[in-house]
Amino acid sequence: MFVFRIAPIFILPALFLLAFASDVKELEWWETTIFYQIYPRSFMDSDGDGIGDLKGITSKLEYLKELGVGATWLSPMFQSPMYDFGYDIADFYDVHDEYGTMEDFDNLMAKAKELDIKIVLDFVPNHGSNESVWFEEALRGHEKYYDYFMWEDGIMDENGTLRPPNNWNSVFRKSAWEYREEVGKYYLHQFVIGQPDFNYRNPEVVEEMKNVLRFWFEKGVAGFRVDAISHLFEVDKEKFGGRYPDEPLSGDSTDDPENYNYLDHIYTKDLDETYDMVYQWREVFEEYSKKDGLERVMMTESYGSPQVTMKYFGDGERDGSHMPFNFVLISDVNGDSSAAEIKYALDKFLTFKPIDKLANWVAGNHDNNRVASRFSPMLVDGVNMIVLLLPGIAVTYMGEEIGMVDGYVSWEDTVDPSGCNTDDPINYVSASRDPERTPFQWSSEKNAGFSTGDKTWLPVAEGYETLNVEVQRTVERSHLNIYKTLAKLRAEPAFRHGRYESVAFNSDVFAFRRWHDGETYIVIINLRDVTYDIDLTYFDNVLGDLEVVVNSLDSPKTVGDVFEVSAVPVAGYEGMVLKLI
Ligand SMILES: *[C@@H]1O[C@H](CO)[C@@H](O)[C@H](O)[C@H]1NC(C)=O
Ligand SMILES: *[C@@H]1O[C@H](CO)[C@@H](O)[C@H](O)[C@H]1NC(C)=O
Ligand SMILES: [Ca+2]
Ligand SMILES: [Ca+2]
Repeated sequence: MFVFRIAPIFILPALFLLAFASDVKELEWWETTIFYQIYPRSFMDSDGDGIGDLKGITSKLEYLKELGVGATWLSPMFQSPMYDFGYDIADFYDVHDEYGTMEDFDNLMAKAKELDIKIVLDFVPNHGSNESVWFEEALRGHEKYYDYFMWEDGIMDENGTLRPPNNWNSVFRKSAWEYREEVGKYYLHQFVIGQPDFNYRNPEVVEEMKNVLRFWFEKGVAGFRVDAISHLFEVDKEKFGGRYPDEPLSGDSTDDPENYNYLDHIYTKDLDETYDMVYQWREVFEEYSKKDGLERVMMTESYGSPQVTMKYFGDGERDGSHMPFNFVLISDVNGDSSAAEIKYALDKFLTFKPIDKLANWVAGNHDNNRVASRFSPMLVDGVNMIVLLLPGIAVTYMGEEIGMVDGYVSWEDTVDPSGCNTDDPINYVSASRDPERTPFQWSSEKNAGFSTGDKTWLPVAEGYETLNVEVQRTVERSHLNIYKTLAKLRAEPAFRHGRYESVAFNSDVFAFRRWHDGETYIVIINLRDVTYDIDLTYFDNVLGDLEVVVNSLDSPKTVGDVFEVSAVPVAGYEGMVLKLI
């Protein structure tokens, strides 16, 4: 009796007050976590063949826990002949031999569950493999599978030579069409020859690819990162008299007719039908989220204008991607950028995104040079401060937490088709993605502790003897330990729920403020080797003293140092998180 009478009076107002005082929305797991991208081939080799594998990943999952990471996105680990290192999938329902077995995958899932780390897989919907059963059946004239791909007749030129159907180029250079004698036609491959594009105007393809999602959802994966989404649909050729039309010349950046950028991709990229397909996939995600209560998350890869990127979120009526990747830190800025350019780039996504959606921050991946190489080894911590402390979701490519640098890969050792297709032993480096894919640096041991084998699939980057996890764990101050501190700090209400304001104090110093419920933090990053005294009273309500909470590796300050807001000394390349006290 007593309990029943007292409860409504005391507990309800207390709950009401609590809800009011914190004034924050309940956030889903994916809205607060850090996603850590693992490139399976380069993370950890368990059997000494020089190639990373699933058992290797399982053996290192605790490292992710140590970092403070709650989810990992694995680049493709499906059955593949590896012409594009796993992005050419021969069997979407199986694990690649070099990476292990389905049992290894199930063990990985079990270990991840035990550690409460969510597993996100790579979904590569645009194309399959020329060595898949589907493609082989197509070549044999099996109608069902023939219609899975995009076929077109060639053109006979005046000298009787058969030429590709039109001028479309592959993203990796040269014609996007490849002839197959078996059927007397060309097939489309927007990427390498080994990656025949699927025909998304065929409802059976649409259903098949939804089944791929369902298959892995049944195994408990928490979502998918969707690869190369902008290339999904090509124009409907029935609207052009039954033949795919030439694309117009772009008129910019290159005079090489075989270069992808030579053409304006109005018929092969960012077509309206693509967004519709993303919204359809989201329905499959929702089916599973409802089934067991684990919200499944979709991350979409599209390099483009913010206007285009935002379309992946949804159209107002239908939902799409949870996280259209925000690539500004990769495509818009680098070590030469001014503080104003950094601010301008960071503001972009925040300005264009729908008000009820979250931003996301990513500074590196398996397709782009490493942060230490693209910005500066001195800015590794500063960039991690941006990625982890701006409002929204953080994504870290493996190795960025210890400041790995691009490895040197000679022309002879180059395996990436994007590098090889340049046919240029001098200038291949800028096109090759091998440098950012060199083996993960665990320790000072042989092959950086990545493999016990005599040869690794890509050479280990120079300098691993001192730049590795083991060394950075044992010393007090290291990129690794700074990263861990930032990952913890990220959970503070000011970073999780707080507001954001940024400023370029001059051409070199970028700073931002995060604040919530009486707590205020200021993050300052000096992009150059010049010293400054910065007056932070520029920020509203920032008065009194600031305490150093985290500072970059070479910063001359000590955690706990206190400075007056009106004159904070900033050393060259210094990055620091300060708390108002
Ligand atoms: C056809 O051959 C002639 C003579 O060899 C050559 O000049 C011309 O460019 C060729 N045409 C094409 C379309 O390759
Ligand atoms: C598949 O394509 C690759 C080029 O990406 C080529 O080297 C290989 O021979 C092709 N395989 C078959 C069976 O056609
Ligand atoms: Ca291996
Ligand atoms: Ca396509």
